[in-house]
Amino acid sequence: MLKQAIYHRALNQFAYAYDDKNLHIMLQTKKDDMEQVSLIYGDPYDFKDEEWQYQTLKMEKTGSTNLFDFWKVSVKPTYYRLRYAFHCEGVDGETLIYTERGFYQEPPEDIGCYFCFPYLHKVDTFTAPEWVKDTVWYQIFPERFGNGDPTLTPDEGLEWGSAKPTPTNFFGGDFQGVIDHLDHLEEIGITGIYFCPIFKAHSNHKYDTIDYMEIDPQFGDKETFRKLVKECHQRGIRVMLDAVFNHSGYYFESFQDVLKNGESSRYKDWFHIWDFPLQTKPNPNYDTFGFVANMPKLDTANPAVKEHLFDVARYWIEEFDIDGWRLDVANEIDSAFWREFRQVVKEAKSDAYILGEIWHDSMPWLQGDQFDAVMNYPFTNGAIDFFGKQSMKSIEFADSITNVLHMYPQNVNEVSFNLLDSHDTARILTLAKGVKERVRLLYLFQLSFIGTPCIYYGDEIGMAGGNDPGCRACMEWDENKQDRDLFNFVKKLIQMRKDIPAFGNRGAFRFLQVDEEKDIVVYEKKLNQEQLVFVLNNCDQAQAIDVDALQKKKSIELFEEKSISFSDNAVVELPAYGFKCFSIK
Ligand code: ARE
Repeated sequence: MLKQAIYHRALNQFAYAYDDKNLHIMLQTKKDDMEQVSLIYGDPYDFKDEEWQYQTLKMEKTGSTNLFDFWKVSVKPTYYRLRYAFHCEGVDGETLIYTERGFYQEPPEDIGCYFCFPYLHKVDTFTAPEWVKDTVWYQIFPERFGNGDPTLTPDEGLEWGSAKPTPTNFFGGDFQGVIDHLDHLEEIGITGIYFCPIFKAHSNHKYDTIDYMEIDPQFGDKETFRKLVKECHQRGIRVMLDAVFNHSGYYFESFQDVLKNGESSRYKDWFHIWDFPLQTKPNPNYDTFGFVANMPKLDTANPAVKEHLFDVARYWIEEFDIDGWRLDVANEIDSAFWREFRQVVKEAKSDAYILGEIWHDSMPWLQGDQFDAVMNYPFTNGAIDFFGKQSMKSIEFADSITNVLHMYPQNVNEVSFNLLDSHDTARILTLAKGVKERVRLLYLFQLSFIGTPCIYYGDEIGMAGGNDPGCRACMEWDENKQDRDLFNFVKKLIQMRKDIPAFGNRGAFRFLQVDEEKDIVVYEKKLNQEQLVFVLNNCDQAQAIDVDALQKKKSIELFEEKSISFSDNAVVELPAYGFKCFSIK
């Protein structure tokens, strides 16, 4: 047994309250090192004749990477308190008890040796809005989705789709354009829209805010926006807006005031200014987003700045009934700000969704006091590198996805924002080098995974585009130029996600077989008695694989809707980039 690899801390994804009654406990061990791991647990005050009363429960191996196995178990402590340790049975026959104070041969008598979950407090438990678990998002870059009111188009605006997107050109996308095309979203099964910024700003992307309380005039007015939200709600579609609070734009009134009045400006402490006079060229002498001079960083610890931004957060919820905020550059803003922000938002609407834009491991922000979710780029990276770019082998892919699943608590994973691409990356079709079949595999994987998936506008009809600004082209509305087969395929997947409980968010995900030679992956989604087995061939050749989990099983293949009974040899044949999903009876 490799003791050095046995790891647990009574924190984060290793020990957490899943809901107001159940605790989840996880242990990490060296891959294939343990025969079985069990949890030894009890109430810290439960003694009989001075002997601590404990129980033992087998843990389940929920996933393996190249290096580690993960063992999990759910317990429901009667009095909400827990002391626990791990009973480890090595494949080499060695047995050890792993506690907070190290290893023992027998469960120690001293209760102080055990790991401690002091008390399960409902108020401290991570809870995200229930509706998010069933939401399928659609991301809209407002300048490029639809031009429904040409009178609003900026003077320099170009004819829809007549040119490639550049960092500075305009095409006149607006709210009316979104309203006009809501049928498209409803038809495919979308239940949430994430809008990139819509507030008054200078650029075409609107991340350089001029006024957080105003709609950008090129998109419409407040009445049109109100109508848009209402129409979305009538169709069962929620609306999330982009909150760009890390920095303002150059033309933000407060920043202009500092430019004009220097040190005597009442807004001088709204930003991180190094010295006066303020200069923007050749280099800014104040903190910025990246090195972008026209995006001065706001001092979110300043009470006046906080008050203004909290007013903004409240205003768009209370006055316009929006359902969520996506937080731009969320990890470069202080956590004290986000904790208060959460209170403000949840007071305004208790089931509003708070989504942080963080590309990295985000555990500190996902403990119940800040965000409900983050944009799950670690998921994106695994999926894109394997199915999209094919720069990763199946074993590495399974590794990365298993890590993604075990890096956060389950209740966090259930509302994680799983995107394949965005306005900040190249589009999936381009990443997949134009191979549509790989885009299908990406969608199949994304839409059968745990979490809340997001589709970037236009991907579903086969639009291509490179990195920003290439990925921001005008939506293609000519049906003859849309890939309707892809559209129908995505629509079918979304429907399956809705109709088949194990297919969607509530099914537990596990890799069953990963064939490195063939680049075939087999995974399972399981919910109670319902078991689905997915087999995906990520290779440009037809291939076959013997799937252990299907041996002697009766099943229905869900895409062909065919009953199939397997014998001892459960050989599944797949065309190039083919896939199957078996529902086991
Ligand atoms: C423009 C040009 C770019 C140029 C840039 C710098 O288009 O080609 O490189 O200027 O001069 C917005 C606009 C962008 C614009 C940018 C600056 O949408 O078009 O770029 O403003 O004017 C990191 C951050 C993450 C951030 C990304 C872009 O952590 O928060 O970089 N994303 C948000 C939005 C953007 C937005 C801004 C921030 C600014 O989603 O759309 O840009 O408001 C690794 C790193 C990550 C990094 C990621 C991507 O994974 O670890 O930290 O994200 O790569 O670069």
